[in-house]
Amino acid sequence: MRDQAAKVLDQNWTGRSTVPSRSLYPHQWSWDSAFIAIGLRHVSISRAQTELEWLLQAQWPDGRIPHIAFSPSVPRDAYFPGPDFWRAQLSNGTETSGIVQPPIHALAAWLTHEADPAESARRGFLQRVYPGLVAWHGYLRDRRTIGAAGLVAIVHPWESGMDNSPAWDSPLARVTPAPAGSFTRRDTDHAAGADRPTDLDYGRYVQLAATYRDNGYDDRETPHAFAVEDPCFNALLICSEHALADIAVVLGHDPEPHRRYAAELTDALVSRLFVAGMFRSLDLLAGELIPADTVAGLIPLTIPGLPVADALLATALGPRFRLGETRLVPSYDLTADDFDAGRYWRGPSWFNTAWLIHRGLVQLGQTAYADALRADLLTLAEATDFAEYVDPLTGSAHGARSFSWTAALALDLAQSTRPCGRR
Ligand code: 2M8
Repeated sequence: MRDQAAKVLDQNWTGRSTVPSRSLYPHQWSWDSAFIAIGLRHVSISRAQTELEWLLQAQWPDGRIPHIAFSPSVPRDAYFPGPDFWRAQLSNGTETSGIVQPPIHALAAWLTHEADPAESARRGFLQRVYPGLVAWHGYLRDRRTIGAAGLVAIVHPWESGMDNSPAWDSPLARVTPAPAGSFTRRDTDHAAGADRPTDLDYGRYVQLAATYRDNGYDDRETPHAFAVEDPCFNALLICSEHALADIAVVLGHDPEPHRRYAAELTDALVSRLFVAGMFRSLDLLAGELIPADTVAGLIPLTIPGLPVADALLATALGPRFRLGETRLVPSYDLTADDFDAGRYWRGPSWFNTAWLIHRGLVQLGQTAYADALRADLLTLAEATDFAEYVDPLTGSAHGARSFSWTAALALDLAQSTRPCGRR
């Protein structure tokens, strides 16, 4: 399995970064690259470092790390929305999108360092990436703290990484979709239409992105029709702030500001988004929590020292997610009327969320559950030819095959029984 996983990463390597999938996603994606680096560190430390450093080449002057860095060698219309839609070019020539994805990069940088601290020091890796990572979190803190409590907000469903989540149905209902004939989808050329978002939702995604673009991607000027505090996004920011504190210690900087921000965000997350044993998303425009239970609400299990971890674990084990009884962890409440085992983020299980929850279980000392999840992930990764995602009830493969983060995270869990480093 390790050889096959490494082969997938080799095939998807472009020389400086790794595409999520040669067919469906032929550019560099932000949080994919972080997960990929976590696996690549077991294949080649220098490739893992390059993966993250190449992504930082696409960082904007305001600190944001865009969700896609476009590859100039790929036809401009291979993916929609492509560079001609986003119209965002950096002074170094890199063309990017203008929205972001969950900030797991500092954690990935720390884990990459930890895999070989001597080699990391020799190449000055942490020194090189720390300023960009600090600027990235600075962008989120300064420009995306839209609500009152200090949590950061996403302004597009794609920013959650869980694009088609049922949690976005009610906030998206406010958005008038871009007219059907005004754009051409490319995703359905490569994936089953029944598995992908509907045309109506796609029209809404396009409209939100176009409005942001037409306002110069300015977070103060854009009249955001979608603004949500998402538990997964904020949880990963907290984990990454802890990682920045660790990095700061190695570099001889003061770790306290990172620890303080992580603690403030954790308090805000619990007091604002935690209700009845589960984290939910807050729709800032409606001023209310969204009553859809999705896997995003379980990701705070990865936060070191989360005060409500026991109650959250009970929810993961309960009827809505049935941890240990289903394949990996379903992306949506199994008991919901609109649960769909095949459609994007509306029920199926994904390898990256399983990896994050596995990490949380290890930190909590829940060894039996962690070991079972790890074994399931390894089995499914191999059996499905490293599928993008799987049916949580049958384990059957969906989406792209030879998917990079599936291969990378399987490699990571195969590699060590002490998963994921210290934190
Ligand atoms: C999916 O998102 C893209 C848009 O960014 C899409 O649906 O076209 C999501 O699964 C996201 O989490 C992932 O980063 C991306 C590339 O793998 O694909």
